[in-house]
Amino acid sequence: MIRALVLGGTADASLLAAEIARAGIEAIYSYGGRTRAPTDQPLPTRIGGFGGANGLADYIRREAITHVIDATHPFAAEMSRNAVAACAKAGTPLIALERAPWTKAPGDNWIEVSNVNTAVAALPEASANVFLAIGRQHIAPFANKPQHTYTLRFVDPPEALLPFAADVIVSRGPFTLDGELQMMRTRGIALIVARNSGGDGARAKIDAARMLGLPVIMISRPQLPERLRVESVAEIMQWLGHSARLGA
Ligand code: 3Y8
Ligand code: NAP
Repeated sequence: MIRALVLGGTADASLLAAEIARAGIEAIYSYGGRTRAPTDQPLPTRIGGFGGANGLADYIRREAITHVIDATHPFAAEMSRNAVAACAKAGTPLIALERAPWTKAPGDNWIEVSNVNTAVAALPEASANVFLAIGRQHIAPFANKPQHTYTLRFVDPPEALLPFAADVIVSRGPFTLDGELQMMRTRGIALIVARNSGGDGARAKIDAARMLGLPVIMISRPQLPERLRVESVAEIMQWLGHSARLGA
């Protein structure tokens, strides 16, 4: 009998939840609690951390979880690392649903960097109009280059003072090409900072940058530990279906 835990928080995780609900597989969907009103899911949902890898291992045992699916965002590195450690400790099967990174297309002008600090270093010294499309949690280092005009995009309105002067767009995506083109033209954006999230929900800004001939400082993904990894919901359902047959 399957009782799956879906570590969610992305568009792909929502698609997976719908398939799992449709198949009638028992599962719990998990959000980290980063946003005020996360999208409703067709599965019983929990919100908030587990208390590290040990907390997650305890949760798995307590809730008699039989399968863990890490469908978190490629930059949710701590959650993914904890899932590997907790599943090893609890002896529970783990699979990751992880979309492929975006790859440069002809006409893309990317400055590839490894983290937020090297992204700040890659900014020009001369003041520019910069769109920081990396959310809320990791913007503090940009205070080191206050000469730029920054546009930020958050899911929820800012609760605290920003670490530097900036204009904040409040929008949870997914975003459209027309919307991104219009925003960048209206605001005179000259440069974009983005994470290589992959997927379709945030790729419009990358396509808009190419069309407008704008450079993108592209932050590459954090290293994650080895674990079984697939890129499609169908492969996850196959993995569950296979186990379901065995466990039936
Ligand atoms: C809480 C769940 C859907 C899912 C929407 C995807 C698409 C839009 C791209 C830009 C980049 C960014 C950010 C982004 C994307 C989708 C998808 C995706 C980037 C929600 C969601 C949660 C979060 C958390 C939030 C982070 C923030 C990151 C905004 C829900 C909407 C910038 C990542 O205020 C905060 O603390 C926000 C935190 C982690 C990164 C950051 O460090 O600020 N996502 N995003 C999840 C949870 O609590 O477990 O609220 O419904 C999900 C989505 N975010 O419904 O179609 O890729 O699946 N999310 C980045 O790429 O850098 C936006 O603006 O162009
Ligand atoms: P993170 O830095 O990897 O995780 C930090 C801690 O937050 C984890 O150790 C865990 O706390 C808790 N946590 C994270 N995701 C959780 C989940 N789905 N369910 C329960 N607890 C969770 O995480 P993050 O990068 O802030 O991402 C948080 C959430 O936003 C995830 O659901 C992710 O899929 C989603 N998201 C993130 C990004 C991004 O750019 N990072 C983009 C889109 C969506 P404990 O240690 O206490 O267990």
